Amino acid sequence: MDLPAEIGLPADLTDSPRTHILRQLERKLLWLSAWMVHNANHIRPNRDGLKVGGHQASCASVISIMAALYFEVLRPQDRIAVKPHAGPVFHAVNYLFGRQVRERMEGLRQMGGVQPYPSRVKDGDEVDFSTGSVGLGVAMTTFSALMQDYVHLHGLGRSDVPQGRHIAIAGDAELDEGNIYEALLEGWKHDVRDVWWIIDYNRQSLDSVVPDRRFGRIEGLFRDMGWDVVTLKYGRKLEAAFGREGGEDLRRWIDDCPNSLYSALTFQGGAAWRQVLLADLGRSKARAIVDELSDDELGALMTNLGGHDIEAIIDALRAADAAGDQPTCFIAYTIKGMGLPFAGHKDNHAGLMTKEQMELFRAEMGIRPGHEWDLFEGLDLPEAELGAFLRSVPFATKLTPEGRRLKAPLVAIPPALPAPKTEGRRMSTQAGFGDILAEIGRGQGPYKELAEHIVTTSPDVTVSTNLGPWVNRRGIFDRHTRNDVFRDAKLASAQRWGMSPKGQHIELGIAEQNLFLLLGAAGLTPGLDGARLLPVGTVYDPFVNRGLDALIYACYQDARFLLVSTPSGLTLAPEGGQHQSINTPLIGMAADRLASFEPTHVDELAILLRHAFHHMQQPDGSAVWLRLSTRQLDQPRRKLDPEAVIAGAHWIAPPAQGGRIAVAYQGPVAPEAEAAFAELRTEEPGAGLLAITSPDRLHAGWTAALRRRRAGERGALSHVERVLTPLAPGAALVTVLDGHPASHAWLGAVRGQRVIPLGPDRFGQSGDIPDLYREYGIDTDAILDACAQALLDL
Ligand SMILES: Cc1ncc(C[n+]2csc(CCOP(=O)(O)OP(=O)(O)O)c2C)c(N)n1
Ligand SMILES: [Mg+2]
Repeated sequence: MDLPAEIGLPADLTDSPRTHILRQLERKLLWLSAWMVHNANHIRPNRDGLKVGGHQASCASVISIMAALYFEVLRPQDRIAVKPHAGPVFHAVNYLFGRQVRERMEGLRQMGGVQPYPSRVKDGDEVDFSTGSVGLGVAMTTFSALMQDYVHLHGLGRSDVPQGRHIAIAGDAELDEGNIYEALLEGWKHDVRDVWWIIDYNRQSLDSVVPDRRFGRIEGLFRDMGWDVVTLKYGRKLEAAFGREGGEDLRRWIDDCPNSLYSALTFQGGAAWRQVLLADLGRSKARAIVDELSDDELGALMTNLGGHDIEAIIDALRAADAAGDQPTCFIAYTIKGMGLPFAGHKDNHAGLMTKEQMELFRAEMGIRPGHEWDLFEGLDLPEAELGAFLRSVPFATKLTPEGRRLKAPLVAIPPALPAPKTEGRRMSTQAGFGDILAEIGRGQGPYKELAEHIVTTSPDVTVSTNLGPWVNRRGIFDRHTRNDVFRDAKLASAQRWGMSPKGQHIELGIAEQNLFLLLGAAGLTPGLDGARLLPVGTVYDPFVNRGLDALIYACYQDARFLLVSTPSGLTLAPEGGQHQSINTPLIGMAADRLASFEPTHVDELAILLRHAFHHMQQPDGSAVWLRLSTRQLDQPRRKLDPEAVIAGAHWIAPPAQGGRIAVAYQGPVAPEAEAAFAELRTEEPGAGLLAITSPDRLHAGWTAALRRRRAGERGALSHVERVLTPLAPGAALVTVLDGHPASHAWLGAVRGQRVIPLGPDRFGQSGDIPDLYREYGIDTDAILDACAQALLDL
């Protein structure tokens, strides 16, 4: 149970006064993190009988790494993604800095208390990146470092805030996540600088001890990607022992020791170490090293790993710091649960100390009952000295007077975007998007400021999503200027892809997780860099699914960006089932902090695009998603009510008062709906035709109005309620979209009307639009059949 560092230290390795203070603070972090979890599970009343949980062992392994960073090496401008399961340590660090309050620590995993995993939105301004879904927070630092460079190279950053380092404190199991390697490769392509990943190499994941030799491979991968790798394997005590006669035998023995045996012996303690060591090294000179130590001392020596030796960690970090901005991976050997009774046990991930174990631990830590939350309780230095130390460390300085979370001025968005000429043209929403953005890209007149703040990105589908013309105008971003070889050689190409630090498009490889991590990082630049970017990312609609976890992760952090997904649905007819999206409208409805739309015509698109640039800047705004299509449609000449388009629906042909039926369409199936409607009207003159631009906004508005009415606001009415009002209470709505029909099925609940929802709910296949629309029941005949059914059922 002892903390290893102070036991059996050779005379020449005694601590400097500064190291002594750091060790006291490590002790405090160990205590507070363990106690927060214990308090949440064993002290606080539990109303529902659910296990509250927490990760005392995951916290314990990273104590020295976090102490070295926060109390020595970090500067205020550095940005840190903390391993999710070290959340309590992070909060304890802030508590020591006076940036966290006891009540919220007591409320760990409770409503209003600190979250289990650091959360930007819920845990306040000290959190730079939310973590929780393992792997993503780590990779995010690569992209936030890239965006920091982008902001500074474009002169958009704050001159009073120096550039910082982007640091991930990672669990070793996070290195199993594929998104890590995708990010590494992308980071290498962009020559990303100022990134450190510090891996808490406790060789345990959730279920078990991880296989041996894994890190030999991983180290090589980092080096191949141009990273420096620093391995912190042994602490100073073990290194001193290795220097003695027979010491090399001891080193070899540990080097060869399988992870699982090492973990088991750590858990068992000194006597078990002795037994195994004597069996294996009884004839070696190393025996003398073992013999002269008590069991406790031997246990402490054998677990004196680099990641628990704060001086070794600090030395390594400082050396990397001095070496410059080279991306660096630190592999810090640690023990999961170090200093706690289940240290090394393979089942300790979610293990909690029992009340009895906690009492022993409390005594060992010198904490009196009732003083568990006292800042300096149980430490052997005067409070004044510890307090002065904490105030003196670099990270204690406020980054700016307003704190760590920066503010950025808003970018003015002109009242209307430059709408392309649509008269007499058949056009798709995707083409309209390309045209509008290209026009903004001229950077003329009212669009100059807007153009300067837009940054676009795409995972290898820049041209096929119509970003090409914008890119031709604004260039590709690269930290280094690189010519367009084809252009220089005067070879004909529609794309002019010169790269420079002034470029405004970040070209990514195909990996969609990287797209969403980059959009997340770009969408956080106001808070992280004090710069207002308007990030726009394009991707094929089906492959939103491919990066979905990272998309949700970006939204969870309240990153602000515009996602344009195109082409979409079966309308991508010849491409087949793999490329035809069905579920994306439902994702758009269910994703929080993401307002989703599907415009049909370019005039709607222009309204929504403008809305997106505005909405993503508002304090109560969100990220925005536009689902577009490549199907060319005749463009109507009409005057639209922008409010209605933004709220989610507008009548193309309003129904008669008390009308018995309406057809509602979303997206490129409009011609089929219009044709069906024209025929329907010959029999039902009171019928209506509704254009739905956003089931997501309609649904959100409706449930919000219901809530407000429940809260007593009787007049609260949502857009969809108003829109559906003219129809009779039992009227039928035949709805159609090129997406899952459940997107509209709920509309019947709004005013007690009946919905016959049409839309594909099976995998698609190759075909042309007439064949596929017929096969999946969204062509004119299918709509008319549904209308007949609705009217017969009346
Ligand atoms: C994407 C994802 N998959 C699964 C989990 C569940 N989970 C939580 S922690 C963990 C293993 C963590 O091991 P490691 O990263 O080594 O952390 P440590 O040993 O420091 O606790 C897993 C699988 C998760 N949080 N995120
Ligand atoms: Mg681990």
